[in-house]
Amino acid sequence: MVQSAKSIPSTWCPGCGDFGVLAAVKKAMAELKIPTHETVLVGGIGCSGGIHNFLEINGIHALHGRLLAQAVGIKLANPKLTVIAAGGDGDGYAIGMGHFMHAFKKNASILYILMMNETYGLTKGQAAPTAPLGYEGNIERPFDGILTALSQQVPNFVARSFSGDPKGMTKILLEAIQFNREGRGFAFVEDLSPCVTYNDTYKAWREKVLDLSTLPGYDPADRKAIFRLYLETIEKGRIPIGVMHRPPAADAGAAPAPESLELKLLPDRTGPVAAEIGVAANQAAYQKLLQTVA
Ligand SMILES: Cc1ncc(C[n+]2csc(CCOP(=O)(O)OP(=O)(O)O)c2C)c(N)n1
Ligand code: SF4
Ligand SMILES: [Mg+2]
Repeated sequence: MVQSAKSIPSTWCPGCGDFGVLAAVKKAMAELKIPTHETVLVGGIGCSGGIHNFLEINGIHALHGRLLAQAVGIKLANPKLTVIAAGGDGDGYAIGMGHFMHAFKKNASILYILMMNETYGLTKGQAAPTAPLGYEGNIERPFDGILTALSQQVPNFVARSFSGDPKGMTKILLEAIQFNREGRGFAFVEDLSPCVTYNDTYKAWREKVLDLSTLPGYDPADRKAIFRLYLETIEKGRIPIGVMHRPPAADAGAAPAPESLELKLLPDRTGPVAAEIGVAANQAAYQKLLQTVA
């Protein structure tokens, strides 16, 4: 459903980690001075996916797990828009997994914020693909979206934030949106966003999070090194956060081949939304098309 630009009061439980994301998105947009009418947020299905209702921007509630397909479509229709997809770990890592994997390789300059709470909050606490062993009878090991993102050989932006660290999250979102606005490709941010009602992990996560940028050898342009650092951090029982992959910007004066989908398909950044759709402007092409029909 397409929303108007008016927001409504939040329906989230008090203390839900998603409030941290809402506040960080607002701060980042305000700081970058991005006009609300030039922004679209595509929400997934789940508590987290309702975030666009609480922001004064253009918003769409996508089908479950299909938010990335819609967000990429919007970006290609009008590459000048700032496009954000936001949803849960059930939405992105279960029903939406196929779209998640392909978003890296498609590499449209959109931001995907995935709110990770290890559970299906909206449907009352079933195990998400990220759930630890034993949660609600879960017998499968949890899926790791960051490792999957790092394994893709595409120059995307990859990061993990924590709702308990609003300043850190805002900084990451600023970088991610800037990356998109420069047409450098897909930005993925997994936010650790506790579900205080069905899986309150705030205390445990606060004790375990470790910003990789504080460690020796940290270089987000070096995928191999970060992969190793990430695995070593997990082995020590910590949860890595921070920017995990950020390809270096082109050297001044250099003109690299564009990597993002929209710049490859629409080098002048003018999408079909700018096309003249009036009858007069299309009459000749229509007549030509008719001649091809027997
Ligand atoms: C096609 C389809 N299958 C199942 C559902 C039921 N359903 C609604 S939300 C949801 C999962 C939500 O979990 P998550 O994406 O993690 O969001 P959260 O509520 O935790 O933020 C499911 C399975 C649905 N709405 N549509
Ligand atoms: S059920 Fe959980 S995820 Fe949903 S609003 Fe409440 S705290 Fe947030
Ligand atoms: Mg969830």
